[in-house]
Amino acid sequence: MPMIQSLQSELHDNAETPPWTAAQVQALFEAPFNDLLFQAQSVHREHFDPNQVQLSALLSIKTGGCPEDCGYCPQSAHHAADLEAGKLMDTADIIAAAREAKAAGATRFCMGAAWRSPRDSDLSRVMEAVAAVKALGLETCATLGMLTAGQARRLKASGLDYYNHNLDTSADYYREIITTRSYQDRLDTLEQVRGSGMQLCCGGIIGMGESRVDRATLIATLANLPEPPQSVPVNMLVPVPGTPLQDAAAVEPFELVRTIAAARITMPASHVRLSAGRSGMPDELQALCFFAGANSIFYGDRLLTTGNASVDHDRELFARLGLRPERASGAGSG
Ligand code: SAM
Ligand code: DTB
Ligand code: SF4
Repeated sequence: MPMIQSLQSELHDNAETPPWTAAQVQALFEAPFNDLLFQAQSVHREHFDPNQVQLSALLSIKTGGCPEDCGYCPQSAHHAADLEAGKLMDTADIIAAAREAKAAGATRFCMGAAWRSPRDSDLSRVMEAVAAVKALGLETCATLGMLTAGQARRLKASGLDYYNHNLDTSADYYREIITTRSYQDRLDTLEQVRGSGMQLCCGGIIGMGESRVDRATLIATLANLPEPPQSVPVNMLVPVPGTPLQDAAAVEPFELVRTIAAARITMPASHVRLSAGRSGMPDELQALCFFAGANSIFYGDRLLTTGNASVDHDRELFARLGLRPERASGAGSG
């Protein structure tokens, strides 16, 4: 068999079947770019409409002053980013932002809080906001830090569809980035979320100085969870002045495309989100990411504390590429 064909069938042979070894995922990263993209696009078309992209809006409902020391994060109280810390937003203001996001075309609304873990009194207020956002007909998502089993159950009961909790990188590289919690802490919360019946949004960041092996290991870890996360955000580091990673070397753009493709092949039925970092990204690179299997974005002019690609720009990009926003799944109206 000619070499290219045999590589393709090799890729096909191990497609879509966990457990994935880190070496298998690394082999995907190392495949010729065209073979990898062809494989990713083929898998994508088996599971999704290739021209539909899901739109999630983000809102920071409690900003800054976080006790954790995540090296990438401007919201950590350990770092010197130029950021004003705030209190938990009023429910009415959260609802107003959710209405705006819905009017702009988002189908999911993700509320982020700079906590290590929520206090029960704060959780009650978040639950009130979740119920109100869901009543607008939006899918609901929150990212509030570590949860106990009871907290996850309460959130689920309030109408929370998704919980975002990222593994961020490989277990080995994690300790270079965060010292105030362990990888196992992260995995424990993922288990509480699964146990509650909520859907999981879990991914990572590239561009923190990690190696390709770390990236491949992260993807394998995500794909090998008892259930792959329903949403997999792939963030490109937004280097924020004042954080330890402010001067991290940028990752080669094709490496982002390869990471998306590896996520698509190993988690074929998950939404893979081209997440933070789009504001500085050329349209051609975003188009390649969509071809590689990304089918979700953060939509709205802001992420949590930094800017995002603008809504106007995204509308134009979708029109140029013939992409359509995915309609709400119904999870938000049930
Ligand atoms: N405190 C909660 C936690 O850590 O799970 C929720 C909020 S935290 C800001 C959510 C995620 O945002 C992090 O896990 C990380 O993946 C991402 N993030 C934070 N700062 C980032 C940055 N500068 N660039 C890219 N992603 C970032
Ligand atoms: C995720 O994976 N990325 C989002 C969301 N989940 C909460 C956060 C990106 C944050 C980028 C930096 C900032 O705006 O603070
Ligand atoms: Fe806190 Fe989350 Fe930022 Fe870490 S990523 S410092 S836990 S807000």
